[in-house]
Amino acid sequence: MSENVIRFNIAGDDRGSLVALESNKNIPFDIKRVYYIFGTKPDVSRGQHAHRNLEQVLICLNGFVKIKLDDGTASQEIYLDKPNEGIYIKDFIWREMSAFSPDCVIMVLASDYYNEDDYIRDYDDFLREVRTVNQYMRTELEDA
Ligand code: T46
Repeated sequence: MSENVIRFNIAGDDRGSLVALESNKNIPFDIKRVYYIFGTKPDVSRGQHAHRNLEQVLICLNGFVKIKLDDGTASQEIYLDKPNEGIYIKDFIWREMSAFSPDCVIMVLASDYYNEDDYIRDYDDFLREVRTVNQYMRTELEDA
């Protein structure tokens, strides 16, 4: 899978640190929604779905979490534990979050409003849809 970690510049001085996030600058889309996940119970796995039309950047503001990403052909695991680091997740990527530390706070920036119809929650459906999309992209490239 392609590199998808974004490292944000820290504007630090002797008082501490500050990170600024800006649409279409260090965040590669227009930010329409922000949500955050905290107080996750031990041994819980979250996510386990993909989106059809949504880009997101996940930033672990406190603690740590393991993120598994799967594009239907390959998967990777990333540990997020720095408030100046995010992962960019485009559409048609299956994601799972686990190994949450008790103090974990994840902030998510999203390119669109919440829409339950955009979720693919069954892994076999995800594989079917992602193969169809990939086949369509290959055909478009060949015809270009
Ligand atoms: C994702 C991962 C990283 C809302 O009402 N509005 C929202 O914007 C969101 C994201 C969720 N909700 C409601 C829907 C559920 O009743 O909050 C509840 C928990 O949502 P969900 O089970 O989808 O949470 P996660 O942690 O499994 O997944 C979330 C996002 O839904 C998803 O887009 O990529 O975080």
